[in-house]
Amino acid sequence: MGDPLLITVAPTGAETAKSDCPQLPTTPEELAATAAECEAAGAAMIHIHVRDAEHRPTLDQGMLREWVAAVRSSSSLVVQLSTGGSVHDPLEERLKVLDAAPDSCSLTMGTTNFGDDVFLNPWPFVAELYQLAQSTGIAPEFELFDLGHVHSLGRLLAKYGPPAGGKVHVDFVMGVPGGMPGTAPALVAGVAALPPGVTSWSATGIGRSTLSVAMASLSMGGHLRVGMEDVLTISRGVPVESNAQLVSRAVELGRLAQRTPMTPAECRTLLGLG
Ligand code: KMH
Ligand code: ZN
Repeated sequence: MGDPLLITVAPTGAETAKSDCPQLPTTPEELAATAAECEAAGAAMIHIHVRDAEHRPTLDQGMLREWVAAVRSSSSLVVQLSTGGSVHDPLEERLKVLDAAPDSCSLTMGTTNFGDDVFLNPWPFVAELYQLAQSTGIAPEFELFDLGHVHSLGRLLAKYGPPAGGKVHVDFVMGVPGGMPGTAPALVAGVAALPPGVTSWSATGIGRSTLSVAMASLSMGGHLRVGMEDVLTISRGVPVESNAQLVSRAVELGRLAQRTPMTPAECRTLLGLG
């Protein structure tokens, strides 16, 4: 078999309402069960957005810690907390996410129109968050929603140097209304523009672009992110039953591409985590 395949699961996100999608994991108990199922299916890392008791997105510090503990209690997945939160979260609260001591944090490389909203990531915020990640030893995953974000990453690395663990892992988030499209040509352009310091990359396509982006990524030797944060149908008009179903499909796509799912331990090495 070929190179190990990192499968990251993003099970919840901040955009979908529990009332619209009851199978979305929105409690620590549901997340713990999801983490165990997804690890068994082949995931190595989990990208977490926390929900409160009313299933609304929150960056409450106590709840962040509770959700991190829930995943650690049921799985050995590498824990990545979202610092993107929801489009309504203030920048100061997003900086404090790192206090909950995840293994990894998402770090979006620029502001993006996000449907009718704006996902705000001004340069001073990006630079401060990056330096916090460096000083705490938390491995950033650079989220690239647009080609300009790829070039901003080069600028960030040139100015502040590499992450604490020396590895630079990025994730192309494609197909957001306002960002780059979820197409093979857009992924080819993004990968071609990656700065030299990048050591690994994955991709995810939102909504109907999920399969085309996954297949394009595999065809270029990239890794995959899947999950109900990014897509809620398994095929046209058919709702996703669980996050593990999406992980299993990613494993199957990887098998066809002669890739073996990466273990959490291998993912730790990929991210430069000690
Ligand atoms: N919910 C989006 C506004 C991240 O997790 O870092 C931002 C997002 C990116 O999902
Ligand atoms: Zn996210």
